Amino acid sequence: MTEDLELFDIIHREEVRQNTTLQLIASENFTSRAVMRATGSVLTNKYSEGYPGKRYYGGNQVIDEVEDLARRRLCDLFGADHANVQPHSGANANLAAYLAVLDAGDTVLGMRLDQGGHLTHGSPVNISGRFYNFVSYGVTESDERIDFDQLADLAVEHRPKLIVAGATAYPRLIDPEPIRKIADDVGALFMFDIAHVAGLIAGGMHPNPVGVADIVTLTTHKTLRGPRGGAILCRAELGPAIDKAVFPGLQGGPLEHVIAAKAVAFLEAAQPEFRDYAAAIVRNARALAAGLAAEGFRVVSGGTDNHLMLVDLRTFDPELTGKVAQEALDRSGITLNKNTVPGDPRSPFVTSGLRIGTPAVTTAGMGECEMGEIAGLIGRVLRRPDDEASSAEVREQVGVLCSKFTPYP
Ligand code: DSN
Repeated sequence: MTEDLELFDIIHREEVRQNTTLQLIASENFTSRAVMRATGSVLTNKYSEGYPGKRYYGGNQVIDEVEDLARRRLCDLFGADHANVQPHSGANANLAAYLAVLDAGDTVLGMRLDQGGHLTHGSPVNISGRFYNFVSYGVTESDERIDFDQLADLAVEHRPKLIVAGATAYPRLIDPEPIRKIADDVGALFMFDIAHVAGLIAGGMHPNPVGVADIVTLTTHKTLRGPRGGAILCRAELGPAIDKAVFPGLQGGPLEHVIAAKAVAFLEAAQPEFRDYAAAIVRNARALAAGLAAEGFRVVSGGTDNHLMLVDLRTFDPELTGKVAQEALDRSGITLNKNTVPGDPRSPFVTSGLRIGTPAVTTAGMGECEMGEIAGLIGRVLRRPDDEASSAEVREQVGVLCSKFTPYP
């Protein structure tokens, strides 16, 4: 067979990029080689529509063992009754959960996208916002934390069938208990999307919503450090509806090579060293946020309890947009994403903020000392975002730093 030099050269260049530049996108991580080995295995060859013991095609005896192992490990990790490991992504996990418990047009409460929520929490451009009647809650102006009074008032006013918690750009711990209480007061179901913080929960840093929420959805590739994909946990009685919603409701054949890699990641996350990793992520995020504040940036809500921080650029430089800052940092070897901040007057394509996360650099072995250095480099680039010489110097310093903390040597 012809060797595909063209494609493998491209992959090699991406490996070099990941090894030699700083990865600060809050939703990214570096998986273990074992996770990548499972993802690249012969399991990619097999069709297995259905579930273990109930497949549509033959030859699934071994595949069933893989999926059973993944489901068992995930249930054990979070103390859940039932797990579905087939969702191809977090978005699919959320849509399957909606399909399982909602009818089109039902009312749902979810967090505003521009204040930290997710597209699938009711954005009008997403299927969730088009098929269901989402009503949004947000953060308070004063402390930029979830406005639980507003959430309770909206629940009483709109009597939702489901309340969705969870965020993609929210730097504070979300306690599931008060949301459970609000849901109970109005007879709503409660779903918690832990995509971002799944690894922090598995590592004991944040409260576990399993057993508090009715349904918990997650991605496996963020702080949990597994392959790209999703999963759903729920109470036993919701299991059949969730399974039916994932397949045949939403997806066809599962990606069993990815499910195998999820199983590897769940085992890794159950090890004692993963608790140290989760603690280090948060320690590093706090150090980076403090370093950025010392550089003159305003950190939304005054800090962080998790793996990410939001930086409001407006007080640092009113003219500097998130878009320009992201591009200047990209040229300097620092990868992160522009993000709206609460009350942002700019569009999501421009924004006034940056979202910065520590899961990947923590996996690479960096600590608080390196976080201080990174804050200094970000400040240096953003003081003169158009200055090519300064970008080149920072790029060089980034290279030196990454040579000491290389994810895939
Ligand atoms: N794209 C993910 C994130 O970066 O948070 C959410 O889907």
